[in-house]
Parts: sequence; structure tokens; C-alpha cells
Amino acid sequence: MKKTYFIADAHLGSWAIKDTREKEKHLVRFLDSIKDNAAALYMLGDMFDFWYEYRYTIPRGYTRFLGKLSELTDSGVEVHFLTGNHDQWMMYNYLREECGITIHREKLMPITIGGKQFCLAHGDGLDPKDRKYLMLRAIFHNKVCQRMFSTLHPRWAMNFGYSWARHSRLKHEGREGIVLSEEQDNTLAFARQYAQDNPKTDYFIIGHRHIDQHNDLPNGGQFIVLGDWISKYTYAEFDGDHLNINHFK
Ligand SMILES: [Mn+2]
Repeated sequence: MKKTYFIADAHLGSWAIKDTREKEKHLVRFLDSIKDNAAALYMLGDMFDFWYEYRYTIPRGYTRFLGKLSELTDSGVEVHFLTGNHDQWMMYNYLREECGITIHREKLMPITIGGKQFCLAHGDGLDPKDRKYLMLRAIFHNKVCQRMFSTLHPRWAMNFGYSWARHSRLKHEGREGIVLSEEQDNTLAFARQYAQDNPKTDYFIIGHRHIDQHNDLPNGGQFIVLGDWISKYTYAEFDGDHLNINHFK
């Protein structure tokens, strides 16, 4: 049986990451390695460090990545993109129209894959206690704010975006890779509550936090945080029965 793959957080194009071209090539090698046995690929957000698209223009770069994704969809692999907090501005469906990618702007809860129930999300905004972030997120997702931002010339808008993304990357660098205690982990608490309310949940998968984390849910399901494609090269592979976490060498 063909497999389903899950990856997240490549942050391609980041001003704060060295050798992003090498990392893009590594990601492309991975995509190439799965293209023959993949039924579907789910990218759980922040594949780009900053993506902002205009009606007639998109950011420069990423040609190898976008080309490989197009090759996958051309050959019949389903490719899904759940937008993250760094690349939610896919307003004009470029990736859908040009690369055949299905874009999801909201979490998928639940979605059935191979008879199992999955919950898929980027992972930001799941903590109801984080009011400050939820407000910022609402502004980012607001249509009026988006339209105002698009009236800025890309010379300034893109520069602002890349700087913001770099700033956010550097700010989080020290904190990433740290597994929170179960009491502090509000996203895990959310997943546990969700699994209790929806006991058929088999897998609750997120990205965003750049750590490899795995917890059991109270209903027997599993909670998984998908590392990253900056230093861990983490992917989850689901064969219809089991889900395995691997690191692409
Ligand atoms: Mn993120």
C-alpha cells in the first residue's frame, strides 16, 4: 500500500539559517525518495520562513522545492499544505494553481486517512491561554490588514517580512528543542482534551515547535510533534497500520 508522509518547518529562505540552499536540496532529495511510494504528503506549515503572495507576483526563490512538489502532484501524489504562522499569506492560490497543492488555512480536525482518524495542525494558536498571540494571529489572518499590507511595495513589504521572520527565529532559538513539562505544555493539554472528547482520534500531529515529541493520549491515540527540516529532517510515515517517525539522512 502507498504511504502518507508528514513534514513541517523547513523555514526555507530564512535570513537566520545558514546554507538554506543546501537544506532546500536535502528536502528535495527526500521528496524525490518518496515520490514512487507516496499516496499523499502533508506539509504542516512554515515550509517557508516568510511567504507573501500578491495577485500577480510571488516571492523569488524555492524553484527546486516548488518544481519537485509539482512533479509529485503531476504524477498523482496528493500534496497538502497547512499554512503555518510564517507562510499563511497564500491568498491568491499560487501553489494550488501552479503546483497542484491543496492549501488548508485551518487545522484539519479530524481527517480520515487509511481508516484512521488524524488531527493535523501547524500547532500555533492551539493554546487558549495565549491571548496575546491569538490576537496577533487574528490580525495576520484579517482580510483588511492583509489588503493594507499588499499595498506596500514589495521592496518594503518583503524586507519587513523577512526581518520579522528572522527576528522571530532568533528570539525562539534558545527555547526551541526544549521539551516542556506536561504541566507547561498547553498544546498537549489541548490534544488530551480533544482526544477525550473525540475518543476515535488515532493521531494528533503538529509542527511549529521544532522538537521531536511523542506522547500517549488518554484514548489510546498518540500526540506527535514533527521536529523540523533545519537540523532534524524529521518525517512521519503512515503505512495504513502504523505511523513511524524517521529522520532523513
Ligand atoms: Mn511555526
